Amino acid sequence: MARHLITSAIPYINGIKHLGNLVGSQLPADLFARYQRARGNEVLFLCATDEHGTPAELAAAKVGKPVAEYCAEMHAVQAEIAKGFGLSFDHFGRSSSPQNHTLTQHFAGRLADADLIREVSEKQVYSHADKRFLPDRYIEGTCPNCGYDKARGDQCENCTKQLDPTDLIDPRSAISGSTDLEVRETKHLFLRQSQMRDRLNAWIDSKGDWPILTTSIARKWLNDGDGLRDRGITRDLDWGIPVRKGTEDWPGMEGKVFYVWFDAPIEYIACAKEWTDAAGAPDADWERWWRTDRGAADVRYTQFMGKDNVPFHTLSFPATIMGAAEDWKLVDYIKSFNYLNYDGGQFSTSQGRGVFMDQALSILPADYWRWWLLSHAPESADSEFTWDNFQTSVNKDLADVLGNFASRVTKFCRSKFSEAVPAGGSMTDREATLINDLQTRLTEYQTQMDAIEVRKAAGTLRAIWVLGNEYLQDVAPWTTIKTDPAQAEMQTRLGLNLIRLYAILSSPFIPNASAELLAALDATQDDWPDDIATALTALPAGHAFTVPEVTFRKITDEERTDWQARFSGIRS
Ligand code: B3M
Ligand code: ZN
Repeated sequence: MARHLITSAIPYINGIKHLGNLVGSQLPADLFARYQRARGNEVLFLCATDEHGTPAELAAAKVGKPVAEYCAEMHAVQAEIAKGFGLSFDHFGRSSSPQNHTLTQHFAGRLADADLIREVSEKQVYSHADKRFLPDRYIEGTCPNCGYDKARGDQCENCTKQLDPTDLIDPRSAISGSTDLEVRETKHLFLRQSQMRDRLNAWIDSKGDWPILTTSIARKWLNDGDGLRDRGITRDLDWGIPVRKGTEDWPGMEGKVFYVWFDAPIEYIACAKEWTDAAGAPDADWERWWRTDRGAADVRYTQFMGKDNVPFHTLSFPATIMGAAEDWKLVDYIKSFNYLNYDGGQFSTSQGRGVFMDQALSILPADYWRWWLLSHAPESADSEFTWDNFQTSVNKDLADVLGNFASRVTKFCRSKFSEAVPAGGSMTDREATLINDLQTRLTEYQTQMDAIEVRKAAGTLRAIWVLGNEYLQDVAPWTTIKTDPAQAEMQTRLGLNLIRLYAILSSPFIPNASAELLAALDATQDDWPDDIATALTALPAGHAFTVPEVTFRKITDEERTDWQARFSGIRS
């Protein structure tokens, strides 16, 4: 039995994620986790909310809540929506957990001991009105280059010139609008990533099997020179993990916290400890997933993320892990995704453009979305959600092909025989051909799922459903029954067994529909098939079943137009 550690990029706490976020990390991670479990492997699937940083503080301030309270509430909201989408995390943690505090401080201490951290004095803008240092992008003013009056301290959106906050004319706080600003000297810790260039290069070189999207981004930053420059890992904020050297104070760092991108990936590890702590289990139980000296050497670790997160996972986080020199597990495979666009533009959280996870679930069950998103995952290029395409795929693949097959076979059996698997007849060459074709497709499907080729696997699964439909159309038990009732029984028996097979093979994509089908068939044996011929005899003659409720319904033209209009604007 193989062991798979699987993590999804951890979503920011401020706000509900849109479908583009979902398909770029959590959903494909869930697909892979469900598949590996179905294959009988041991899986630990972790995700969490990413709770630190200025955006979390500002979002809390906007709703007038203490940031800790805001994060606790939003964590519960995100956990509930994740459940609604069938995301089967073994634990959905929080980067603000005490476990992550301890572990992040531990890593900082190890890196300091290895001389991989240096202290840097910097000049930073302090706002008296806001009583805080302002991150560059929270300072606004007039661009010295083009005169645009809403340029940010890091960049002018109008002319794209990269700026320093001190370049701005008439600078003001983007939070309060105050111009009562002062440049102050402050000290920060920098991770000496540049020291790790050779090790990181060799490590990336050894990953010949990674998706090109992942390695091309990693190499770009590695070789660009700028990508591996030493990075500040501390901030002057209230909310975050206090800067400590392991369990000791860090002189000069009082009142400062770690930068959100330093502690967020460490949460992948801390989350595993949250998981065992919650169960009252010993540390050995999570360490066997994360420590190569304590049982994790045979674990295969796969990470899922959108392409914008790749540099942090191929450079910064590995630098942290390698620098700590403690037998922590490094990632084995990074699956990254391009962007999903929305109806002629981009999904945008800040602008509220697109369909958000809660809205999606309010109009259709999770499996409809899961199927469309996964079968259109933006793997080799960006892809686009349109309501037309969504309606077409759902109606064709789910309603016409899979749903219709299940309902036709079960209803035919009920009306012509009974609600039990019929006993008569014996297989012919036509059934042998079907079994042969299914066996070939199954191998293909498994190869693609093992390789996390999401779109291809969805295509093969659809082809497997189509084989059943073609068979049914060909042998037409509703005609056979007139001349050879025993053969019609055999064809129907095979059809019922095909539904069971489809439910099992489809469960990583559409877990709820699969469970409904298995329940209707009263199929208690749901092991992943090995030999198709054997799998198609699992429901024996006489086995009682019920006709499933409509598994997938069609999306009407009216609904499509209605939704398109409803989700064309900006979410308030
Ligand atoms: N929260 C960014 C994102 O949600 C960030 C990922 C952290 S992964 C450690 O896209
Ligand atoms: Zn400008």
